[in-house]
Amino acid sequence: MQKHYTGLIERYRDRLPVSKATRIISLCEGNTPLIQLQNIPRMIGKDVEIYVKFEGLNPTGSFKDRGMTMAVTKAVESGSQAIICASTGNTSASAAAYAARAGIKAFVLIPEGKIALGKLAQTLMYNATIIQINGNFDQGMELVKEVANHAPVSIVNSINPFRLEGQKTAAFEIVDELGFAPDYHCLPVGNAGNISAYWKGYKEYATDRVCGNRPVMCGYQAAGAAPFVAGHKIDYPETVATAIRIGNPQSWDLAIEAQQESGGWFDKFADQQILAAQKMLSQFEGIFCEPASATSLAGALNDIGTGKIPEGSKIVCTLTGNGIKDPEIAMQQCAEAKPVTIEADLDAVKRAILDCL
Ligand code: AN7
Repeated sequence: MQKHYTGLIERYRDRLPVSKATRIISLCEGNTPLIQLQNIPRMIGKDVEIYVKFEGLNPTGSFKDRGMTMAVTKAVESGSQAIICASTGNTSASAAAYAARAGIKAFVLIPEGKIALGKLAQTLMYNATIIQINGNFDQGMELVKEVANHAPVSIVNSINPFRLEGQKTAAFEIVDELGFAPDYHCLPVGNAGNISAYWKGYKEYATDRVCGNRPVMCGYQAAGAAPFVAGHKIDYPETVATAIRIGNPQSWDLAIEAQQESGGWFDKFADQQILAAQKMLSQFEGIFCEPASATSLAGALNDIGTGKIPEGSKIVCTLTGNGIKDPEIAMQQCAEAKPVTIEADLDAVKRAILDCL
């Protein structure tokens, strides 16, 4: 009989820093679907295979759970009673959930007014202590690094190397499922932990000859928050995709290494392009991701269009978070499609349907 799925640490135990004695803090994260797009490739008239790794189906609705199961497991193993992070929203939700699971305390620093509603609601429900700052993520990150020197708290941002260990398993899953690494891997880049973790995962699998190839890594940013495209940090990042409203990425060197070693590139896209990709994915494929996540598809479609990603390619786009996280943007996206309200009788319903056909 098949053992039921108990999370990515159990699945990839031999490739992760745990021992038999380690108490594993898990919510059965990972094992997310790799969905091949059917309609969008046809619509753009290009012969490409595009797969999306839907990380929004993790327990707290984002890819952060992969790193968090590992980081909180190690924090608990080392005797920590509390964890802390700065966050644009998803890390805080994930940290709060895993702390609740472990029975320890979570403190989260977030930029006031710049967190999607769903992420705030989650974090409150998981009972973390939320500290809002009059400042952005980058300032929060610096404060967290400082305060960890003065208080007994473990940092669970992606500067914690265990986060990247957990997150690299997404690359393992893709290779296990396809039987090979894709030609191109596209993903949104904010603090740059994820692109670094994927590259680590692909390299480990390629080196171990689980598969023979590695992808070209394509890191996409929002135009108003694109330090990798600018080549330097940005003091006042701005974008509708609040998850990636980051100007001073902590994993700068690792991300540059991923780009250079893989022969990849960074690029940036306007908020309107990001939102258009989010809508397109929902409308034509039935896949609802949050705005930041759609940056990967916006970039892939652009680069397929220009031929930078040639026909015949197999492409994976990571969809880092669930669309339900940001209901306010979703409602704005659909402002023209307000639901109609009618009388509760059969004729009125019939008319409403016939009007739309
Ligand atoms: C949906 O939660 O940084 O490049 O504090 O939530 O690894 O930072 C979130 C980042 C992409 C960027 N997509 O990943 C946080 C935070 C979504 C995200 C990113 C984030 P990294």
